[in-house]
Amino acid sequence: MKIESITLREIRMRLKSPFETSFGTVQDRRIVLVEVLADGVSGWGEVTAGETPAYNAETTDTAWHVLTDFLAPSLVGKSISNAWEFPALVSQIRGHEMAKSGVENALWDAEAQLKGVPLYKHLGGTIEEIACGVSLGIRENPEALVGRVEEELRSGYQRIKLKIKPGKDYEFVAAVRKEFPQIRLSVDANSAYNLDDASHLQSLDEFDLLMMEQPLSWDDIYAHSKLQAQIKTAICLDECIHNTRHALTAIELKACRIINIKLGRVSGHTEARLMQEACRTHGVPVWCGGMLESGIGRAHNIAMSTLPGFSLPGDVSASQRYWSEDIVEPAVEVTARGTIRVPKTPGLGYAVKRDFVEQLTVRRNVFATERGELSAVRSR
Ligand code: OSB
Ligand code: MG
Repeated sequence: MKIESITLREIRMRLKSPFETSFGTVQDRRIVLVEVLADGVSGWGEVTAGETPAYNAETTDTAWHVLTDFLAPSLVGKSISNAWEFPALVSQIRGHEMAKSGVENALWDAEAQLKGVPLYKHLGGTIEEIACGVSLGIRENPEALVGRVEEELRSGYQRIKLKIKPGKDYEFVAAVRKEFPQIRLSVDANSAYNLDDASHLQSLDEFDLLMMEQPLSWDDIYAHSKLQAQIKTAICLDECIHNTRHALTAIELKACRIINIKLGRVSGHTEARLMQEACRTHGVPVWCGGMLESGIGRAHNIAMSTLPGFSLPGDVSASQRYWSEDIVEPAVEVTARGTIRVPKTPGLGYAVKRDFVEQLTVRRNVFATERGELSAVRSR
């Protein structure tokens, strides 16, 4: 595949309602989309960085910087025999996994289209209908949260994840568990606690949670191993795990019993495939995390979720939970039994609504080779 051009766009999209986590609240998303033209086809990727460096170190703007000043100029004009060779091409750039993932995943989409196969097949996926859960933001009070849970269960979702933080944890989980004694329920703290909170976190053991996601520091696998030894609930790591080495370290230290894989956090499909394979070998279930993606990131998440290691429902849910209008068609839909049927058409399986993307675009950079010279066209 020859990388003929790379187009970066920043789009603005407003979530239907604000989403609150332990690190802050977001409603207005600033999303970077990457379009790679390779051998005549357009592949699309989404950068899943947040607006602020609160979940991890990357932001919309750091990704824009790294893509504009380093990744895109070094890649345009290059040829690559397989998408899985992409990480080697960018290995000189440390970190910035979400920025890299935007380009890598676009190449996977392009490659699948060139081969005429759906992306999930091209990745080696085997699951044709993926199980879906939802992630519910922090609410004002337990009653409001119970109401939300009820709605999501009515839509068919197979697992409910509650965001928690100190002061908005025990009572909220207790209220939901009391109302719904049988459901698959988990919590996600996004690093809001520390080891001194171990006995408090232990109190959540009584709710028979499927898992407790990333209770401690975003970069501390070791501390999680100390906590896992003190609680019955399975810890699931999210923020801590950026690559397969991290996953293997966490497994060896018994820092978690489940791992959440997010494409952006692990730098793209190549590393995600390796990680789920390594976890499967060690008997550690994985599931697909979400980053409030537009339809493009969502389509990539769906394709990844078909790999055999993904044995738990992911945070991959319907477009309409987030957006009044998504940028892909058809929009991502969830069946009454809480599943998404994986599309069978070549590439992502969802068409990008170009006109709508143009309307939402607030800045753009186009990198293309012209007579052997790299040109960058910037607008707005
Ligand atoms: O920790 O999984 C997380 C959203 C933004 C940042 C971090 C997380 C989340 C979610 C939302 O939980 C999942 C989604 O619905 O996309
Ligand atoms: Mg999480």
